[in-house]
Amino acid sequence: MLDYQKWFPEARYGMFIHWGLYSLLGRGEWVMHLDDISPSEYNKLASSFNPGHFEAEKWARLAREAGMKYMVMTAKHHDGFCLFDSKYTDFTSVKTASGRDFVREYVEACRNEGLKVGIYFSCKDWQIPAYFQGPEKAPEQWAAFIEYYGNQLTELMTNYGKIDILWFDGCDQPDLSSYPYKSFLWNAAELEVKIRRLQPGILINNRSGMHADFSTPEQEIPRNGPLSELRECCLTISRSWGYAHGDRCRDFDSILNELTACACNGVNLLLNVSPDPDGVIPADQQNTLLKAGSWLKRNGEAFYGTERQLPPWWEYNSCGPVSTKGNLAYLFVQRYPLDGRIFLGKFKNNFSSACVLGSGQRLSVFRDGNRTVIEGLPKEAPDDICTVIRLESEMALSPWLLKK
Ligand code: FHN
Repeated sequence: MLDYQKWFPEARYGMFIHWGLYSLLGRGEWVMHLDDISPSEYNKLASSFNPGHFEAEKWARLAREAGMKYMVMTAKHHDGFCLFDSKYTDFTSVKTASGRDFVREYVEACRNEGLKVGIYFSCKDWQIPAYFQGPEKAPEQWAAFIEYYGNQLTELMTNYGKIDILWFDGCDQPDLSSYPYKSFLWNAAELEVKIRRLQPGILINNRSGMHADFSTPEQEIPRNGPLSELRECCLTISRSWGYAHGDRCRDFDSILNELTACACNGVNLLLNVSPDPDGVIPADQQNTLLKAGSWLKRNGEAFYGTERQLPPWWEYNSCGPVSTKGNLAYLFVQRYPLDGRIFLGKFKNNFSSACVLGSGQRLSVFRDGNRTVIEGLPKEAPDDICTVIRLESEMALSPWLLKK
């Protein structure tokens, strides 16, 4: 892992924000395309996009209190509406009803809360006919499109201070979705040089054909893959990326299980919220984030900066998943033992100590033949959300420490 990448696994957890003109319609971020709304019709929305309760500071404070360490906001989604100031189009929040540069307010709020700044940018742009025609049918128009998109990226990389993550999306073209040379299609090589020169140390995701600093599995948590690869799974906290009427936050236990799985698999989690047209994150999403954040305040040591070392927990214990960090293992006690004893099979190494995270209550840990025994847990689970036990090993933990 290169120095400039080192903060990413330690950060572990970010807030994804899908917000824009489409929020007004309340049917998700693909509404323009799915409802076949013409640009001339759709773009009228810009005259009424004037969020009265948008406060980037509230978003950033919520992210911090949720235990998140970075944010990624849609500066421009597929509909082409820019939440930032651009010389290259009037279809921006600055030049329409609100008159505001939401990206500027967002990056400043992130920094005020000590969060890393991520920008989401869609290559796909439904405002541009050449996007649909493609480079073979409309070479000149495609070249103009690529120049437009490159200019806007330069604006975002130049005018908004230090950007820590560039989150590309939609770098495909209808007729050429299986185009083998995606990077050529989007002029990625030349653009990447410029972006990395403008923003030394920026992390770029794997969706543009540029050299990727991290992969972006979507709506799934990967288990395997090369240990050297940085991975960030993006999940919706509800059922939609963009704001949708009637959408509801998924149940808390699902979110908790996803946080735990990311810790145990050494995967970052980019959890998406969908602010309403007024700029307010739905209350059920806020409450879920804050509840998970309270648990992370007590148990974050088992979550941030963990590695991916061990096989699936159900191959060696009956209580719950295990994350690791050097010679420390963290057992997430999802099935709390009634007799206060936990058994871990297959570990070849010995554990020298055990304690409950949060309370610090010490437990006894010893070997009994092939298994490790943890004793002394109280009748009631110490943590009302999920108790985590920290185990200290005599050596760094690794898959081969488990007997076959
Ligand atoms: O089409 C987009 C979608 O609207 C959303 O932005 C997700 C988030 O990762 N990305 C694309 C679908 O993969």
